[in-house]
Amino acid sequence: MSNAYIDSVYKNLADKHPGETEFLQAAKEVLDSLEPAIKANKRLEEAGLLERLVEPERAILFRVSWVDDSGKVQVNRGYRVQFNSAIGPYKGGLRFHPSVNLSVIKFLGFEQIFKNSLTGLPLGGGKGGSDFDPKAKSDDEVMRFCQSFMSELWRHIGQFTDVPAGDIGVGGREIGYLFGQYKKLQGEFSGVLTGKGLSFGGSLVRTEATGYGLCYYANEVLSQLASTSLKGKTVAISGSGNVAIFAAEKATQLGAKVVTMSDSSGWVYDPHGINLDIIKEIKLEQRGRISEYVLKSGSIGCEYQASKKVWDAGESIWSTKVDIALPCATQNELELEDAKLLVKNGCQMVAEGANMPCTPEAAEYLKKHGVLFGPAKAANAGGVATSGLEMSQNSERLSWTFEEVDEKLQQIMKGIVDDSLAAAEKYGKKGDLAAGANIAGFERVAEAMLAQGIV
Ligand code: NDP
Ligand code: 2IT
Repeated sequence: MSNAYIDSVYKNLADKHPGETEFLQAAKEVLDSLEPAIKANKRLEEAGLLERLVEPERAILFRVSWVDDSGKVQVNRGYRVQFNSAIGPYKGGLRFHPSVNLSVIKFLGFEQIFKNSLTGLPLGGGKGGSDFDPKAKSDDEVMRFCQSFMSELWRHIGQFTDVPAGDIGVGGREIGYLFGQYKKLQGEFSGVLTGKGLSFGGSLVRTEATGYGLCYYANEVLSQLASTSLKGKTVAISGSGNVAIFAAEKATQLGAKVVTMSDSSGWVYDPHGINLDIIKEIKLEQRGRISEYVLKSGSIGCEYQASKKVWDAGESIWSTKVDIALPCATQNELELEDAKLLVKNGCQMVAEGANMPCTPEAAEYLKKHGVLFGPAKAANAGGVATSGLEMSQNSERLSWTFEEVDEKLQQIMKGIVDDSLAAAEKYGKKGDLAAGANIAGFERVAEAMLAQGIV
């Protein structure tokens, strides 16, 4: 189905930003799925709602200079895209990875608008980061980089305006350095960042939240749409960072067997189920490579496959026979050829832990072949939702117990499944979790934008 208004908004966007491929991919996916909601409410077009939605309220690009351990001056580029504040202060992570550019940050910031809306919490959408590569850098280098990055960013953020957090390459260590520099420059101790250490305002469960939330979401979808659960299922997970590790932990706790994990150099297959203590030791404590797993685990039948990309077709991590696939590494890591392999091997569900890990062709193929498809903005919303809970705790100067936060996270993930399915059904797309998530997320933001006038 096509719609003249949506088509013209997308065409204008594509003409204006021909090189922003990731952003255009994310925008097209959302815009196309909004067709029934746009048709049902003429006010949206009259108010130029979509033209305003695809334009960030503000995009900041800045130089980050720092000195490496050898005394050499290094220069990186910093970004913060403050996309939409209709329902709350801008909220979204910071990504430090050499592939970061304006298109990547805009795609992530755009997705964040709908994801944050779906959580039901008062969080606007934003994202930031840098092309800085934390790999193989010393702690001192990472600290100096973070301090320089925050020396510019601090004037643009605040607990009531914009609250960054982690993403690829930004974990507890980086958030600590960023927080220390913000506090020094602003002269204020506030909940300006989330994912903080527990000793200075962090929330229990935030570290685990994205991966745990992904499994809560997957279990709820399996229960509502297929009368089954993660128990007894074989699961492939890509990535071995924050999201992947805690997705593997919760999936295992819920009775599944996780047989694959990866990093940007290759992937491991362990037929007995991945030993997470070893993965945590390699990836979290030693910042090492996943290839070390085979030797360390001593598991019979365990293999390591090097790949230039995690998604090398034919020989990819997705060629393993599994019931459930949880891509938790990066965008466009699961391509059409991978989707075909998953379908051929009888995969029942793909839930996206990473942001936009499935290409549009892969997602389409999976849905067409009856695979339950949980889109990122719903499936991985547990991370930002728990960031929202961290902000609440900071505001009331209290810390909730692990059980309290975990319980709220479970409720939020169930609410996201319920709201997505309800919106899909209301607009004639019964069972379409992707369209439902987009529409449910959009409706709340659109209502707030309409109420606030043309600003
Ligand atoms: P981490 O930096 O902790 O881990 C990233 C993992 O993905 C690593 O194993 C990394 O391998 C791998 N990876 C990263 N980039 C590539 C690439 N270009 N090719 C192949 N492998 C790659 O990040 P997170 O776990 O936090 O984030 C993973 C995904 O989840 C991202 O898409 C992120 O946007 C999304 N996400 C994160 C949330 C959070 O709270 N952290 C919340 C919601 C979504 P290597 O170690 O070799 O680099
Ligand atoms: O993509 C994401 O939702 C995140 N990286 C988490 C954002 C946050 O503010 O916790």
